[in-house]
Amino acid sequence: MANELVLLDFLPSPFGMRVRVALAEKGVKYEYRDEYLRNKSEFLLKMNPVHKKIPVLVHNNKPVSESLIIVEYIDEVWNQNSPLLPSDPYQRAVSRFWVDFVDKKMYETGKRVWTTKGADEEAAKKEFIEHIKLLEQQLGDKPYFGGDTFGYVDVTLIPFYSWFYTYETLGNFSIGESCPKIIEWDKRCMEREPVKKSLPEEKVYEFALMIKEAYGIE
Ligand code: GS8
Repeated sequence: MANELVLLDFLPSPFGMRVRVALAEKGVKYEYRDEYLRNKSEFLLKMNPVHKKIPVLVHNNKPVSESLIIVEYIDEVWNQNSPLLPSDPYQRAVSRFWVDFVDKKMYETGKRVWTTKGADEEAAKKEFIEHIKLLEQQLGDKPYFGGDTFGYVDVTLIPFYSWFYTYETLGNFSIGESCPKIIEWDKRCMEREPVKKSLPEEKVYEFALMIKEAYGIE
């Protein structure tokens, strides 16, 4: 079977980065298409008519949407190497719990850090650090959330690292001061070639500044 693979994505998106990291970890080649989200392509609208969002992985003309569903799909289809989800059902459930936590908390809280001011911004920074501390507890002394191997929680969380500079600079606070362990984990992940090549930090900061200007956020 031909394996025609197209990823509809947007460079600064932490959701898209999850898919890029998962594909890179598996060593799967694909065609990358950057979408202009203010003027989405007909192809994106056709492939994700419900949410009209990136990322969408189009595999042999069949779309898979929602980053976490895509990462699980990748792990099932390219199952010969670098397993991302644990084989044990209980460990798989635990991974999915933390992936769900990251998905529900990190993006929204992080966004509040750089798009709000005053009491809202302070509350967001406090919450953000609290979330990371919970994640640090879950990491414990393991090198990765997946244990000795880089896994599903790692794939889901690492894209936020490329947003840390933006959160810290625009929010004027230090994540590493309160959470040194997560920074050690981040650096460990970044030593992995598939991770490093999938996370564009400068593009994220440029994008955040552009959004702030476009929406008149101080
Ligand atoms: C979120 C994707 C998303 O928000 C997932 O894939 O995990 N739950 C989904 N994509 C954004 C870009 S990143 O901020 C998007 O495509 N937005 C376009 C729009 O809202 O019109």
